[in-house]
Amino acid sequence: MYQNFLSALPVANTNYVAFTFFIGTMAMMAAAVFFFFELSNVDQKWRTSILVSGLITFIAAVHYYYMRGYNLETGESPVFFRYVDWILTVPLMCVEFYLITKKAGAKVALLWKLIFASLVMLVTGYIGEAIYGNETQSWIWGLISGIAYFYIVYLVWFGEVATLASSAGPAVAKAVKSLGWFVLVGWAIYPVGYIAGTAGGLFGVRVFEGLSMDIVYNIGDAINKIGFGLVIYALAQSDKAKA
Ligand SMILES: *C/C=C(C)/C=C/C=C(C)/C=C/C1=C(C)CCCC1(C)C
Repeated sequence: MYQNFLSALPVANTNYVAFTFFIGTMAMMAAAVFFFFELSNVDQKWRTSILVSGLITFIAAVHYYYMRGYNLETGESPVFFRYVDWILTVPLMCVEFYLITKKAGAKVALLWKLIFASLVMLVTGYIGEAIYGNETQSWIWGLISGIAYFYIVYLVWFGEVATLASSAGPAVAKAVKSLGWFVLVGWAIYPVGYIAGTAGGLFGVRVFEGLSMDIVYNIGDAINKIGFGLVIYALAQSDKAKA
């Protein structure tokens, strides 16, 4: 009876990976609808930021839909779609940092620094997974990716983003602190997935071996894409209340 109920579900009943893609699609869709509808409910100056939050979750929803299908049909990890999604959404997260610190004087050069670092992080991660995923040397690509990642962490916590945020008033400073935690802790979920899913492991030592790379990435995306957007939404709301 229970077994029959499970097999009637629109996902293969033991394919937990595809199931998390399904949940991910729904969560990203719901978040995108929420951000788009709330556009009319925030002050003019925050609209672009909320719009970008909506775009990030919308782009992810479409990719999650495709990734679920790909995973169900092939039984494999949708590495290519995953990285297409990230190459679009991570730079948009960099745009968020730029937009909220712009009034404190953020320059476009800062935006390019963040975007460049994120592209280095993602392109080397892709090479490590798609080309060297079954070879021990995948750790080298993970390391280069990790260096670019720490550069972003540095910019947000101690570099230009942090300096600008502290002169942008308490609401922006608080939001950048929260976003900083997402980058430091939330984004650190991804290397765990990479270490679990590639042969190189952590500097060649295999750890996290039982974990499914895709489930780890899907948890990371849900936390980071939706959470990031909600921090910016909270910023827009708190700033409105004071006006
Ligand atoms: C919405 C998608 C997000 C926020 C994706 C973030 C991805 C990362 C921070 C990935 C980082 C990686 C490393 C730091 C080393 C190993 C390779 C990656 C690409 C998984």
